Amino acid sequence: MIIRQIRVTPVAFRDPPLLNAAGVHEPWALRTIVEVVTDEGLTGLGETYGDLGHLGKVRECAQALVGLGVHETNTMYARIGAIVGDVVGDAHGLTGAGTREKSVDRVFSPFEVACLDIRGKTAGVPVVDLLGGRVRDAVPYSAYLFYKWAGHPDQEPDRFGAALDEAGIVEQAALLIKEYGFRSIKLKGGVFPPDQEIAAIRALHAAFPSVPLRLDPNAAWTVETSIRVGRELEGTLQYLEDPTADISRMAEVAAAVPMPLATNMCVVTPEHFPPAMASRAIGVLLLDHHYWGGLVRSSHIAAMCQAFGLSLSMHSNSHLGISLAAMTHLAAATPNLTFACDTHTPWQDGQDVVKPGALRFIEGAVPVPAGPGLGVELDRDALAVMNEQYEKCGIVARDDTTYMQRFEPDFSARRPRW
Ligand code: GKR
Ligand code: MG
Repeated sequence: MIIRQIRVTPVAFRDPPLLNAAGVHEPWALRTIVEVVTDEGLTGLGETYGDLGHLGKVRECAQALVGLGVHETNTMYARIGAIVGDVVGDAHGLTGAGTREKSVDRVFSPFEVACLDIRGKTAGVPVVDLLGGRVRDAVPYSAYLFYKWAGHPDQEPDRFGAALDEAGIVEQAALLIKEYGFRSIKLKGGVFPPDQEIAAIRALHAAFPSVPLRLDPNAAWTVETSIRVGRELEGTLQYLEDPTADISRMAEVAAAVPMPLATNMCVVTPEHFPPAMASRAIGVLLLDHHYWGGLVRSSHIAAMCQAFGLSLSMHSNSHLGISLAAMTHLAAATPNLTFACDTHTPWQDGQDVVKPGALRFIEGAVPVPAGPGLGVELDRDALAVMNEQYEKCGIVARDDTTYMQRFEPDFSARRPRW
């Protein structure tokens, strides 16, 4: 099982105008699809970010992995580590600080996932079995609500409509729950003044009293604001995600609010664990195999969380079905991942590079795909269309802030904002 070829294809798919602390999603979201092909003719799939700097590193590293066996992930990691010299952060700044190790982990991840896909196909077992076997047959996801405009300013309104106040947010939750059956809700905050977002959480709590709720303002608040909001929302939130920036500030907030704090911003690479644990800054870590170095390394992080008494959820960015499959295999094999995971899947609204059928939502949960490996098959026609969209869309790196400033020239992504 020697790697003979690696194909790296950037793609773009339509994305609605979802608002966040950095600005607003552009009309196209970018991803990179990785296909690893072996001497025996097997192909494994991986999916990662599409920003140009990252894409360049993925392409460069792909060349360096040809000739290795699909089991040699330690050597792959070392080779990638030797190539990724600089810190390549996310382009919108909502997955925390970049470090060199995190950059290596980000580039390594799609290759590792693709190799696990091949190893599963060869052994005739799903990837979940290579990660220790399933502890759940289906992985619960949460309804990921966003404040949003009715449509991109130069386009027709999309089918989700506007959500710019609590009524719009409750309506959006009802739609996603009706279509997907979600049993947990996360609201992306950091968009409006905190009192408005408190009102939205209270409206959600009133409309869906038994559904666990989370709020994530992506570090848009000061310590004082975070403590005030946390206290006002006592009894309504399952956890409060990244109210403020940095481990030390999160620790101040954690000591003063009634609910656990969660993060995908202040603990995003192994070196963040010691200070975060020492200061009790977080109670929940959002795993994300895209920047925690693939599925096996993410399992190790999960074990570390178990040792330190941290709970687990899962983070997401705009993604396609290869990522959803990988997230589902990982979550199904992780005993202590007990919170419903995040996914942006509803916002991709049926667009995908994988053939339909293998991934579906039943009562808000995705059953582990049945086939060997990741259990999903690449749709080559869809890949070609999305690659053409990438070539034509004119976007090469996600930039929610500059896009927002086209319509609101005074917008600032400064954090803390409130
Ligand atoms: O898609 O706008 C978005 C989210 O805000 C995303 O970029 C964040 O990284 O979902 C993420 C989060 O939980 O912080
Ligand atoms: Mg978050």
